[in-house]
Amino acid sequence: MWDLLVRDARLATMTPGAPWGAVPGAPEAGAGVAGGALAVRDGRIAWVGLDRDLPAGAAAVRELDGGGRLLTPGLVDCHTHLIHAGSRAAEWEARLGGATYEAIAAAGGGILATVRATRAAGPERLLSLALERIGTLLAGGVTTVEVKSGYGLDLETELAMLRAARRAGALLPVTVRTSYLGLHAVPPEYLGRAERYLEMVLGEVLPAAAAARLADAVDAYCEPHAFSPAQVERLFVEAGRLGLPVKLHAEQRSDSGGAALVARHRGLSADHLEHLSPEGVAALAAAGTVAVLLPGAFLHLRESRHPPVAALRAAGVPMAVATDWNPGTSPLGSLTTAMNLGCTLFGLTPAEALAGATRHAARALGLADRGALAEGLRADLCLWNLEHPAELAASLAVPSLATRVVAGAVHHAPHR
Ligand code: DI6
Ligand code: FE
Repeated sequence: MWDLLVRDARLATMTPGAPWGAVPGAPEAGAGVAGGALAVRDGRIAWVGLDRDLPAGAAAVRELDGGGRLLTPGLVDCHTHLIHAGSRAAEWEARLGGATYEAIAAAGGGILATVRATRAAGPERLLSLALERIGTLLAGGVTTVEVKSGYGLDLETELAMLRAARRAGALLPVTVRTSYLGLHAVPPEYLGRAERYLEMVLGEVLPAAAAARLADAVDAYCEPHAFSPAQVERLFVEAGRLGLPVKLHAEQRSDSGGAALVARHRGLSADHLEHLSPEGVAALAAAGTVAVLLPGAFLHLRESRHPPVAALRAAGVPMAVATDWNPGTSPLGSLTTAMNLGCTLFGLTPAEALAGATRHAARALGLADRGALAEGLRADLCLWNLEHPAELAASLAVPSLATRVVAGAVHHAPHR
C-alpha cells in the first residue's frame, strides 16, 4: 500500500541519460514520457514507470489524476541572498546613467548599503522578509532553497540572518539550506583593515555559526573589489577543519582563479563564472564541482561576457541555474525566469536549464537525496498545468503550478 499515487502524468524525471530523464521501460521521446505514474511511500518515491506497467493490485491511500499534465522534480534554487532589507533601486538608476557597480560600492553603497538596512531591521523583520520571499519561490515550484548570510557582517546580524533562514524552513513546506557568507564585503567598522576582519570571521563568527549548526556550507565573494584568493583560502581551510563544505562566488567580474581555488578544496560549486578560463573549466571538471550560472545578475548588470557554457558542457561539468536573488545585482524571485534567461542569454537547452534547477542544483547543495524522479529519492514533486517540459523555461510568466508535493505531503496551489 502506497501513501500517494500520481497517475496519467507526463514525466520529466531528470535522471541522467536522456535530456528530460529516463523512465524504466519507456524511451524518452523528446518531450518527457507520457502516460507515466509515480508512487510515494514514507515521503520517498517508491515506484516510477508507465501507468500501464503498474503492478497488479497497486493501491494508494490517495490518488492524484495527472490528467496528462507535466510532473517534474521539485525545483531547487541553489544560490540566493533573499534575506535582505532596504532598497537599491536608486543604485540601479545610477548604473543606467553610467555609474559602475564597483564605483558605487567604493562610495559606500552596494553591499554595504544593504548591510546598514539589514543590521537595522531586527530579527522579526528578517524572518517576515524571508517568509514572504520564500513564499514567492514556492509558488513558482521551488521545494528546496539555499539562503546565504552576508548582509550582517557582524556576529549578531550574521547569526540572525542564518537563524531567520532556519526558522523559515521550519515554518514553510520547503527545505532551506544555509550558507555563511562572511567574506562578502569588509564592513564599515573594519574599513581599510580587511585582514583584521578576516581574523574576526575566522576566530568568532564562523566557529559560532558552526557550533550552533546554523551553516550548512561556507561561501565567499572572490573579486578584486572584495576578497583575494589568499584570503578565501584561509577561510576554506578553516571551514574544512570544522567539517563544512565550501562554495564560491568566482570569476564574475574578473578571472581571479577562484574556480581553481574552490575546486582544490573539493567545493560544492563555483558560481557566476563569466570570466572562467579554460584552466578553470578543467579544474571544475576534475573536482566534480558544479558550475552555478546566474543569468539574472548578468542581465541586471548588463554584462556582455558570457560564461563558457560550450566548454563546460564539453568538459562534462554539471551546470546549475539559480536566481541569485539579491537587491543589488539580481533582484529576481523566479527560478523558471532564471531558467529562461539561462537559455536565451547563455545558450542552455531547455532540458539543461531544468536539469540545472533540479538534479545539478541539488548536487550544488550536496544533497544526493533529491533532484530527480527515481525510486528512493525524496518525494519533492511539482505537477504543472503544462504539457511540454520546455514550457517551464519558455515562458516569462509565472508557470501555472497545480500541486507541489514536499516529502510526500500534498500542497495544492496557491501556496502563499
Ligand atoms: N552575488 C553577490 O553576492 C554579489 N553579486 C552577486 O551576484 C553582490 C550582491 C550585492 O550587490 O548585494
Ligand atoms: Fe550571489
